[in-house]
Amino acid sequence: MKTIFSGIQPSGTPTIGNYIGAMKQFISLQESYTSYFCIVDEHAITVQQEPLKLRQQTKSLAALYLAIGLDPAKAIIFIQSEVSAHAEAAWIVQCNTNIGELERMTQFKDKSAKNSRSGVSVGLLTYPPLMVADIILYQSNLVPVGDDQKQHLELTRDFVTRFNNKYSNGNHLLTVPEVKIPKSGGRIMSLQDPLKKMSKSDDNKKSFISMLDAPAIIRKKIKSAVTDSSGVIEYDSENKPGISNLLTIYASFTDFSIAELVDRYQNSGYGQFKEDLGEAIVAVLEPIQIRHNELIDSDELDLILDEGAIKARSVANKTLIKMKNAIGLGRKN
Ligand code: AQP
Repeated sequence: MKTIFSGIQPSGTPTIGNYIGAMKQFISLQESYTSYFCIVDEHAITVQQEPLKLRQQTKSLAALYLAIGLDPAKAIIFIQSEVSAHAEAAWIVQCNTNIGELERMTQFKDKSAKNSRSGVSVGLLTYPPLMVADIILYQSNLVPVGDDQKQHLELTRDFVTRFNNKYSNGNHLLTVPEVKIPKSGGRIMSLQDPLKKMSKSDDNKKSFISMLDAPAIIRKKIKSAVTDSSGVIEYDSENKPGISNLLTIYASFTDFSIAELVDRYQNSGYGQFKEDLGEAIVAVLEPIQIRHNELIDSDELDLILDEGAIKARSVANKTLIKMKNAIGLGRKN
């Protein structure tokens, strides 16, 4: 069976962008892959986090993984910082990566510009090597992510090819992963500025819907989403990015295709469309929220995370030892 790895940062509550771009894919993939779903808290600290809030968001994200339908009998669910091999392997990756490769990363450029006033951590620059480590430790074949992670996946593929050539004569010491981005919904845009990606750490709370927003808030945020003055519901991401983004969200939360939605609302205005969209999102998120709230302080959740960490450690450590042996660290294991 092939292996997948993916992670979400507990840098806030996941948005519907994180859900559509990444989490929703996990549910079906766990059926046919050996699956590792990680809460990447070490990635989250590349920007400043409040310790108690970070811990609470980490547990909440784990509860959300289960609430959307990830099954610990099928998938390994764990917290990154509880498997020390990630930080160790990341160091090896950093020492085999050029600074120039990292300075070119779009996410580094965006996030360092956004955080320039509070200071840009070295971790923000070395975020991609940690992500490379996450992926290679499980010899992952496939990484389901949103569009914004494509560049990091290319870096991972380059790193693995280089590492295999340099340290194992081109043999497959590490697996070269493929990226999997959804055909539609790989980049959900901000509700307030549809030219900008929806992000959970956006200061403007109206720009995103969090997976734990109350139904009334969800309806309100959709109502105030930026569209345009034409009032015509059609998909044209270049000229009508606002309504096009809402159409993508609507299709992702229902069984309708974008073409079916355009047809269905050809004689309606934005008001009716937005009202129905709000209901469609609530219909999916409300049961998830109920399950999340049952799980959040349960022993069951802790048990699942304990077991997940044990399983992940055993696989990750094997790869780490192979990497250390290959590059000559320590005495041979
Ligand atoms: N707007 C988006 N549309 C589709 N997919 C998205 N993802 C993120 N934003 C969108 C995907 O969600 C997964 C988890 O992302 P992450 O938490 O690792 O970090 P991120 O990509 O930086 O996401 P955010 O929401 O923008 O977080 P902050 O605000 O903390 O930086 C990834 O697969 C990502 O592609």
